[in-house]
Amino acid sequence: MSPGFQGRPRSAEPALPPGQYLTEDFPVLSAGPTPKVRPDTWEFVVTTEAGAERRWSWAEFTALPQDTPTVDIHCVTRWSKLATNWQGVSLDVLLDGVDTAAAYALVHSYGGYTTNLPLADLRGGRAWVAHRFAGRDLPAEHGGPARLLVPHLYFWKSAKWVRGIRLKTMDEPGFWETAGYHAYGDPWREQRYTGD
Ligand SMILES: Nc1nc2c(c(=O)[nH]1)N[C@H]1C(S)=C(S)[C@@H](COP(=O)(O)O)O[C@H]1N2
Ligand SMILES: [Mo]
Repeated sequence: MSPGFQGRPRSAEPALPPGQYLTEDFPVLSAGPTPKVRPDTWEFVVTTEAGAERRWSWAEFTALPQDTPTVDIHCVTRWSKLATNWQGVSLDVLLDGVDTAAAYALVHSYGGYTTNLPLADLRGGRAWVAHRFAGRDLPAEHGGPARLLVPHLYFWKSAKWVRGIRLKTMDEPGFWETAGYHAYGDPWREQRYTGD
């Protein structure tokens, strides 16, 4: 037998980051209770490092150009789910024309959750504020009416019940990052905890 010629061929293995397993269901992971967020009082706010604000009501937000990304998602608790279908507004649209020199973003949720990431990771067609999942309005337990979706980072970065993004000159850790999770969280480099 030639070296490396055991087991299943590489091409038949699912495209999973190291240490992840595949799940078909959609686990719910929330650090606290599900906040009741009504679309008629919902708003989404981008605040620059200079304090300038840009706001969207639910009607304004849902009238923006929509994307329908199909993406793989990876939770730090080791489940991954492949080819999930979403609908939402690209952060490229929401950040278009925002006057900023900030390098970081701190994402805020209804209920108080926060998470940080480089502003560059919200750009380039890689992040959305999503309000539909699998052809339906996003269920409250999964972050409805709207959540951040940043599938190239561990799923804790995809803040549920998102209410706004504050642009920052300096990186500020969010909820899980303060508790020891990695500041960046690339699943392909297995950046689970600080120091990984
Ligand atoms: N507001 C808020 N967003 C959150 C969380 C949370 O507790 N609160 N948990 C994060 C974590 S750790 C994960 S894995 C995903 C889980 O999303 P799901 O419950 O839709 O699977 O949401 C992320 N976003
Ligand atoms: Mo998670």
